Amino acid sequence: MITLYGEGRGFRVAWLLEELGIPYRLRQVDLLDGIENDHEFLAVNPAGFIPAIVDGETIMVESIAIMEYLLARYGEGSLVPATDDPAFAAYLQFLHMGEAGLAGPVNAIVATIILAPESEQTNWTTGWALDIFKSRLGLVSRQLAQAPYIAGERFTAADISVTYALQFAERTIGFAFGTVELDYIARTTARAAYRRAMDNCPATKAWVAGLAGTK
Ligand SMILES: N[C@@H](CCC(=O)N[C@@H](CS)C(=O)NCC(=O)O)C(=O)O
Repeated sequence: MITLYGEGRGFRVAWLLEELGIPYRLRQVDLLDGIENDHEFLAVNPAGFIPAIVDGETIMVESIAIMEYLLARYGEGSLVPATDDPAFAAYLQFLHMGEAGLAGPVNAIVATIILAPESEQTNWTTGWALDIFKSRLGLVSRQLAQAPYIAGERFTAADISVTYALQFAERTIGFAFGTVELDYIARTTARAAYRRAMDNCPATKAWVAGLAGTK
């Protein structure tokens, strides 16, 4: 059985595994509680970040790469447009942009908020990271103004990537989205597989519930 190490961006992987109906085991990894002592996890990913998966002899990190691996190995064509489908290019582009252009830049801001000294909470780099996020979000919004899903008419794995990134920005830096993005998040998260993933990811579920309680 596949073992998924860590939530955070591991939620993307859990959601995809639920969509594909692949059994998995979630092994919690607490980054804030002495990761240097979690020898079992460090044997899987010596760099100490999450998520990672173990599938038999295969060990992988990077949430988008893990998604591509699972889709190629077990997906049987589901959640990925065929290569001759006009939606294929948009699918690939937004699958990667969800991390490279959206969640990644937000990470720099979040790390600053959580870890940086008081005097460095606001700096040029966090402003730049926010500008990068906003410019890529412009492409997401333009796409969603003309189609219900990020690659067109059908839900694909790219929607998992982008939805996670939008929720990450909403939950960590309080980014306020417009109607187009909020309707999109409501559409993608209404899926049964999303709910099942949330039920299987207790840290994510508790985090989201805690945020709701603060509003
Ligand atoms: N690009 C990576 C980002 C991974 C990442 O930043 N993970 C965070 C938690 S969601 C983490 O482990 N941060 C601690 C670290 O990078 O050392 C991915 O998509 O998997």
